[in-house]
Amino acid sequence: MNEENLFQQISEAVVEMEDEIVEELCNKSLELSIPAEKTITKGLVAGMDRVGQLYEEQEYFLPEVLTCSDTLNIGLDILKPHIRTEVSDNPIKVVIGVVEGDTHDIGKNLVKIMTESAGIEVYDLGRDVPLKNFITVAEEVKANFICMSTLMTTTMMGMKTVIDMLKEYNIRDKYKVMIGGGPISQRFADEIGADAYTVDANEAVKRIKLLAGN
Ligand code: B12
Repeated sequence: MNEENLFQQISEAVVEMEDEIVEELCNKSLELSIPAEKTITKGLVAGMDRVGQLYEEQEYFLPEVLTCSDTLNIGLDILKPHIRTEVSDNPIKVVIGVVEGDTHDIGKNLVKIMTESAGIEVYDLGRDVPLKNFITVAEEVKANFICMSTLMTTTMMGMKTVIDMLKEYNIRDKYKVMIGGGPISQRFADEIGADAYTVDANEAVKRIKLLAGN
């Protein structure tokens, strides 16, 4: 079985909620020495993207979507320990969370996993995070970045509120603010005065390093 074929089968197994097949194929990808990051992006996440389409086409409903995300998490648990991890003496510190009102956390978790594997110190606030907590924790841990995720149009303005609060407290310049998630765009990032937006987790890591001057 070649790589592309394996990714395709993992993606299909996520869509079909086949836990055991995902487990078997993710283990196989490790036996074949395929980098875990690649299997996550091209197999598991590709499958979840397809699930998103099926939900939008009303082929799948919330219970199916939730089961698919459980299947994806089984694969993630197998692959996560095998992501190559860089070590840094003076790590960049990132606070990350999903903004208040939103419980979608698959994308945020991926950004967290990829960021940690790049030797960045990540403080994960979880999902449905009260907006002020982003700032409180960033101040406590002396973070360099505040990263916010949301998948819903109804909660995206929470990101602006956080930036406005930073301005109000005269600490906007202490942090780079990065945002992402389905409805977010570069245009929205510019409008609310965020420092960066990226479309996926791999780009997020590159951008953090770039903005931190590493
Ligand atoms: C999975 C899913 C769910 C799961 C969530 C499971 C979980 N633990 O996350 C469940 C079934 C629970 C769910 C529930 C709901 N959902 Co839902 N869900 C989805 C679905 C199908 C896929 C989202 C997903 O995980 N994608 C895969 C991940 C990997 O992609 P991602 O999150 O975009 O992340 C990548 C990038 O965006 C980026 N990124 C993400 N975050 C960040 C952060 C930073 C800083 C950076 C730089 C980058 C970055 O990197 C990630 C990895 O590469 C989408 C449809 C879709 N097409 O997106 C709907 C969707 C997001 N859901 C939607 C809705 C409405 C809901 C509900 C309100 C439904 C309801 N009536 O109850 C509830 C939410 C309740 C709440 N208050 O939170 C709507 C939102 C519509 C809107 N107005 O914006 C969508 C768009 C579906 C639709 N078309 O209607 N949902």
